[in-house]
Amino acid sequence: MSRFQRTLVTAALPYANGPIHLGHLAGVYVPADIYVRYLRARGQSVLFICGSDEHGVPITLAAEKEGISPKELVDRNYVGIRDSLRDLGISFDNFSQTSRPIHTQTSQEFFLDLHASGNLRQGTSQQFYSESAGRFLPDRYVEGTCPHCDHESARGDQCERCGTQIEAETLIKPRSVVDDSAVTLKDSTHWFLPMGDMQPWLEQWINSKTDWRENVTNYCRGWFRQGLGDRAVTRDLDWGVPVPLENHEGKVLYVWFDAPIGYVSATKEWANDRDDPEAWRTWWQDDSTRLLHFLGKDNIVFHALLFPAMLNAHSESYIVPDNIPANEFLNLEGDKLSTSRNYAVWLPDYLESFAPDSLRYCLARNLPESRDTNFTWADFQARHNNELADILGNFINRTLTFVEKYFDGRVPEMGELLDVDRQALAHLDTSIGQVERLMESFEIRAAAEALLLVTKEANRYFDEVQPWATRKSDLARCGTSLYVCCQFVRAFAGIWAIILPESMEKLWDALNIPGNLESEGWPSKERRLPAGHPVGKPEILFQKIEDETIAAQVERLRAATQ
Ligand code: B3M
Ligand code: ZN
Repeated sequence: MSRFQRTLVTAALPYANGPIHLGHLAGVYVPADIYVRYLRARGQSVLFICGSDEHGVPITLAAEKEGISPKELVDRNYVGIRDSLRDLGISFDNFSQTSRPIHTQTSQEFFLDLHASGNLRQGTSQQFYSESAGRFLPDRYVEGTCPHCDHESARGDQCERCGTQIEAETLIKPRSVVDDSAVTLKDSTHWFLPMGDMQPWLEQWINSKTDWRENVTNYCRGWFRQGLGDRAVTRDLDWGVPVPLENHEGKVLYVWFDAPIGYVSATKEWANDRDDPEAWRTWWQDDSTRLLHFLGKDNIVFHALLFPAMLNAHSESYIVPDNIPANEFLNLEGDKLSTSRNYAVWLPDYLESFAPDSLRYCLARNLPESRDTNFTWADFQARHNNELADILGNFINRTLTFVEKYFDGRVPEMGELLDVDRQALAHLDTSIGQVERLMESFEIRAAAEALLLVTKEANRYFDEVQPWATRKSDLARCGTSLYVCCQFVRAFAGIWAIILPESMEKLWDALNIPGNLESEGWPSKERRLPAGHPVGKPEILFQKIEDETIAAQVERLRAATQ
């Protein structure tokens, strides 16, 4: 038995500097949502927290480009991100913003707590400074050549090409991204988190994690080999959470210090909204809560090292993550996604032309869990047409049509089960168990594949027992076959719902099953459809996607990069 009574799931906070694209979805939001829906379906207590990351240089840069204030920019983008994720069926319990007062308070409290306990040190560091603009240029305000892979436009915090986290002053040929001018180094006073002191604790903690994905632990071990050093947690910027100390004008908390605290403040906000302001503590300060962070590989260091170090150093007893199922990257038609080149499929654009479930499924089958994967529009079309429509949609439709026409729209009597029926039902139970095991170990991609395989099996059964023939020769036999098929349909509504919530909700309604699909839909031996139960038929769940529609998307992508 696990010691956990509830699970807090976080999804990396998207930067509010632009819309969501397929890379974000495959790396973070789709796997997190499928996992959360799975837990809910199994009747577990779960809270799913996210919000937009609204501080830091990515935001001020985008605002400067548009000539508006950072707050105007983030408020506008927040709405777009929140609504598009909601329309894709990403079922957050709260989606907050890090520019809200509750987040400022929570982050400042965190900083002051670490400050009071001597877990922050003051020091001087050299920061890039622009003489032409008369200001400091932290993080992404500076670009240069990556010292690791020679990429010429590596950002001052991270190289987009090799994914390495960078200290700005190690960039070769640094320049300002504002006006391309050369930059100079100038002394500035900052606060540092002494990660070196925390390394022994972090190492023994990471070493105790035998069930984590290898990419995550390997990444951490790489950092340990290099040796962790002091990390500056303040910046010279005027947009962000102000450093809550005297004489710190012009200084804010580093965005990677405040952003993960956003998970805590979004939980507080959720608790306040429910008029139970202390409820957040159960989710953060009770060690019967299991904390999981879903994120892309470029965020591992912050969630596996920086944030746990902060949580552990806080004087109140915060829990630390039990697992960090981080993903690799998704490529697009064989190339790296690039927001600067507008080489991406943006979620709002996708939703204008297609149903949410098709993308959720296509990405689920292609999750970059252990290596980079590739999205192509041809694969998207094939998965929708040949798998969702021809296999899942077809099985549901042929079963329910048959029941409607020949059994008065009611689940037929079970009758005498032959081996073929018993084997089919046993196969269904085994497959459900297999999906459960895969989900528990975060193998969501394999779980999605297992769902398709059991659906193929259902069709194979239908073909083998030939109800269209037994209808004339042996009606009882025909009824038994359809009874079995109805059990598959019932089970599919529950298990497929974690990936295809919108379509399975329609099916669930048509099946007239009392109760809530989300929390009571997961199938079991006790949850079979009884003989005589009236079932309707949903509209066609998956209409085929035409070649022209796909060609237009491919063309749009090509045109965007011209
Ligand atoms: N905003 C980084 C990103 O989108 C980021 C995640 C914050 S999670 C606390 O890559
Ligand atoms: Zn690089």
